[in-house]
Amino acid sequence: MTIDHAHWAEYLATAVDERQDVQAITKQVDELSIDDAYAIQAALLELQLGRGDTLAGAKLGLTSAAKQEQMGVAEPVYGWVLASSVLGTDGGAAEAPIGDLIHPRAEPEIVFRLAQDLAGPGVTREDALDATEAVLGGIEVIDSRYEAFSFTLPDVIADNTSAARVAIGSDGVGPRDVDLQTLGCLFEVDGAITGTATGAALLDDPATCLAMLANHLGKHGQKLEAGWIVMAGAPTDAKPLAVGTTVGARYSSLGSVTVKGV
Ligand code: 0L1
Ligand code: MG
Repeated sequence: MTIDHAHWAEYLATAVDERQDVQAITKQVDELSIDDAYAIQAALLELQLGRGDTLAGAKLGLTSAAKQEQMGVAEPVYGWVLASSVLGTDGGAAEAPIGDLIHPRAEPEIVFRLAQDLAGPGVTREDALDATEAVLGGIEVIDSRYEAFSFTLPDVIADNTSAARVAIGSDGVGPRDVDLQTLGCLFEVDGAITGTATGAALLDDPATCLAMLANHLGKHGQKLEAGWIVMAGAPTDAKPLAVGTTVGARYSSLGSVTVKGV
């Protein structure tokens, strides 16, 4: 069965626009390959850029063993960060209008800001650090477009890895001024701790995740660009974000970030 990438990209774009969850694509087609899923993701991005949005960066998801086990997969997923998805922050505090989203969840993110382009294949951890200007703490708001936040791996790839919003802290440090593996992260919902982790939760090292993303894009003739941000993936579980809920991520060397649902 041939998959109509443009059709499914429109399907997901409409779900975003109408803030309406939709049935997973894999419930409607016989088979959705990973390649088809990335082709739908690319068509979705093209639609969004065609409407005037721009790229602020890229992201990985499912980089922690916990999330991979939960999904029953052994590889991360890769997606895009639109400029329209970046929340303004004031001293690390951001607000996310919940009415613009379907059923948002929030999770902590270690974020790289690039000083140089990074183009695979062959990118190593050291190359990734050389290209990085700063490492920052962040919070990603994910919002699967699928009913009940339920999907298979190809579904979530097509849906740009559930990307929706991101808040980035201001206390960045140089990539070699912090031990990324022992970097601590504590995640809270309304002041109650829901998860703790270190950077090593992300495939042993967040910088390895950055290199993997550059190498993935290299296979498709694409690269990470200077000035972009890159999210390495969540080291702890995502938690629902509702109106009036405040989530916070406290990092051992990167300060704190909060997002309040409004
Ligand atoms: O950013 C992420 O880790 C999202 C990965 C996709 C799975 C999910 O929506 O939880
Ligand atoms: Mg994430």
